[in-house]
Amino acid sequence: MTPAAFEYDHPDRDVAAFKRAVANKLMYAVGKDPVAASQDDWLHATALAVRDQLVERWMHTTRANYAQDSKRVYYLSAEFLIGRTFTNALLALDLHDTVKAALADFDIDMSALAEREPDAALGNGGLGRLAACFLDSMATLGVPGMGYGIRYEYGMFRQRIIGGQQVETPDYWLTRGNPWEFQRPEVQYRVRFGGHVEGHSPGGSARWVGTHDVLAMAYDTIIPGYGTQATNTLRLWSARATEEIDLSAFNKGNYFAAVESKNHSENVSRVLYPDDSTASGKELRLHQEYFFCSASVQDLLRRYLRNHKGFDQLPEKVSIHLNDTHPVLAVPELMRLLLDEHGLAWDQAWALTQKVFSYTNHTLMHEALETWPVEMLGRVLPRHLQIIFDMNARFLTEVADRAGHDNELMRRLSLVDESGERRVRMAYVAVLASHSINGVSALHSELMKQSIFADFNRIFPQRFNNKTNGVTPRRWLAQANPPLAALLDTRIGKGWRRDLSQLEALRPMAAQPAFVRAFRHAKRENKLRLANWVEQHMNGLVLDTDAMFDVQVKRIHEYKRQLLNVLHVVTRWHRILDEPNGAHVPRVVVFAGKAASAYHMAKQVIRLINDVAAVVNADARTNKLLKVVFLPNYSVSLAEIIMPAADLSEQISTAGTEASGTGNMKFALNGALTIGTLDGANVEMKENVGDDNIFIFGNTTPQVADIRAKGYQPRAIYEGNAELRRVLDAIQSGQFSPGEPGRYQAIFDALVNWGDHYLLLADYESYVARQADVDALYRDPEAWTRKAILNVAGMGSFSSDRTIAEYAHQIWHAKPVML
Ligand code: 26V
Repeated sequence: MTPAAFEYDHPDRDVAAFKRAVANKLMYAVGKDPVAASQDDWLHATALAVRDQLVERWMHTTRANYAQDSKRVYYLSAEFLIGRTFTNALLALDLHDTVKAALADFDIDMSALAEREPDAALGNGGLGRLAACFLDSMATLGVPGMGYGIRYEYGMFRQRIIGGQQVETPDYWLTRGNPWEFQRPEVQYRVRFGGHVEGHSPGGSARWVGTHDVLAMAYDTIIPGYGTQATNTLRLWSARATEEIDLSAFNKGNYFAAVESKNHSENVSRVLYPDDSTASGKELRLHQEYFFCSASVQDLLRRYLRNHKGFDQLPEKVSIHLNDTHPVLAVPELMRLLLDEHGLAWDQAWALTQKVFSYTNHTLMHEALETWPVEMLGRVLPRHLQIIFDMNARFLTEVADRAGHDNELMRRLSLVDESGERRVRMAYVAVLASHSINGVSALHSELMKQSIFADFNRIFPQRFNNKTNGVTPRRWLAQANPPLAALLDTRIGKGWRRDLSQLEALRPMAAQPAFVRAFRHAKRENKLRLANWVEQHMNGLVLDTDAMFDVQVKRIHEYKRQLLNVLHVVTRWHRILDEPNGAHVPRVVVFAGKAASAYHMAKQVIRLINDVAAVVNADARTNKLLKVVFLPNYSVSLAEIIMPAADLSEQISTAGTEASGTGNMKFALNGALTIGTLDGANVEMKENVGDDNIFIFGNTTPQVADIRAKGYQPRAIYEGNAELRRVLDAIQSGQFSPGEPGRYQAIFDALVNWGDHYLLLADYESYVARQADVDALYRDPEAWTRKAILNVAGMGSFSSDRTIAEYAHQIWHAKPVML
């Protein structure tokens, strides 16, 4: 059929037409009588009606990309932390007012409906949220791209706080179906595991046989661009049993075994690993990684081969980006397909591979760097292990040819760590196979070259580069902060949504009292919204919105130093007790974040925060001046309420440990001032907002290295600082855990006696001093707000649009689709 002959409804911004669209969906897609429909039925129907409008744009973009034979960027990521889609889609389509009016005619409150949508929490934290911001920016810039990942049935666990402690419950986010996705039963690939390899000679092809297989089925979600017709696709893979598995057991009369093995296969995409602190080496995780890599590479090759002959053009038509090492198995998978299925010679396949792949590193933390035991890889993916060995042999031969036989160097550069149980270093595989390797902030990219990849940087210096992270201004300002967005629109126009550098125009307005007042008013509205949330969700707990909202929200990790924040809180409490009539600035100290379920220390930190909150909040002598709250179940949608309400943003990691941070950017963009170390992107934020508009404290990265080298002596600091000693003694002696006085002995020991790797006590004094500067400024609301405005004005370059434009030009060499 020609597109012209195909007729369809296009309700556009016509309220009456949109009402009919929703009514139709409710009846014919959801199958509900309007008189019996629940709120969730209405949400589902409305989402389907909104989705219809995205489909047109989607098809338009897809056709244009085919017609233009665009180079496509495939962003491979084990995590996409999307959050909610409804409000985001309305924003992209400019349908907010239409839908609101249409639903109001049905007596339905759109914002209440929007709140019912479960988050798509298919990620742990920063890395997964960055992938979601990148999809948004790629679509907005028209970069022809596709995200590939896993359709986990259970996302990030839900966190409940019971008796002050974290309790994890499963996040089955698909209970009511997912109106945004299109199931694609016709797009299925066989993903093979196990078996053995026949006919292999080093560097040659081979036959991989005797495997047990799982099917990967595609589910597509439309990613709309903002202010453009362009869209992209997020394609997530779900595991299905192959028919053979069912049938063979079934024919032997073993019905239960048949169903059991079906369940077993489908476990591959069941649940997100909720641990971003340790690479645990679990076999199911290896299955997950290969599962989505194999399906994605098969899918993109099929798309390429549909309109290209041979592989010569592959690098001009395909970029594959590795979001951390989780998708690195895509490298030996592409090699395998080119060698074994398409008959290419090694050198040709390898040259293509290196041109196609690029890799981003997101952490220097040793525990989080993935390695897989050779034994396990050989059992689960024998052909891929061979290919990795062949890559390694060729590489080490080249090194020896260039640098002579330096055994120590070869040992360090080898893809296989031979120091204990032999393990494959996935980051090294990524570096060897990629033409571009980037870190996520200027500092992190430098450290990456000096530390984990120092030897590779000497061999391939031109491959290493920096791409400082960013965040999408659509979700993190336009959507999350309606009061500030409206104010900006009236003063500088609406263009900042697509060009965040326009925030620069705010700079002179920091000197205009009327603007300062309006800005403060917007902040106040956001603080009220958060206070309402707390009151409703935390047993009626009331927050004073005149108090400074001092906020630290992020995963709970030792390196992020939530404990340092707690030390300051207790210090403040003591100071108020000591000087009840002093001029103390009232503060509400807000924490939120999840701890990996097996990370005992992180869970103890959560418990301590809650124990401190219980004691401090109940103290009638101080609780007008100091409150502590731990908000349960931190998520993207909760972040959208928290970030705009913050006065002070805590970014206090040990210098050299936080690769970039992106929460830091979201806070500043929403008009919070930052107290932080010179770590990650804080360094660049300071350069952009100006030294006078950010509170920097603590040891720098070289100073941290120096302290460690000389032998850190925290006990001496403890003994030399009476105020700090009093705080630590209070925690150690059970003042916050009277029923179990020894509860925090391990925390005390970690900080004072066991040489704490993160140097909390070394930064305590400068942190507390800087907090006093924060108080002093807050006493002058005008001055505070002026600096907050200058923060917003300086955040223009932290849009993920800027980041993606850099990736597209400098790494992917991709051009926008023409529509
Ligand atoms: C690690 C692992 C280890 C293996 C098991 C699964 C898993 C899942 C996630 C991770 C976390 C990787 C590191 C990460 O999230 N890094 C964060 O990336 C952000 C975006 O670049 C950056 O802003 C943060 O500073 C950095 O900590």
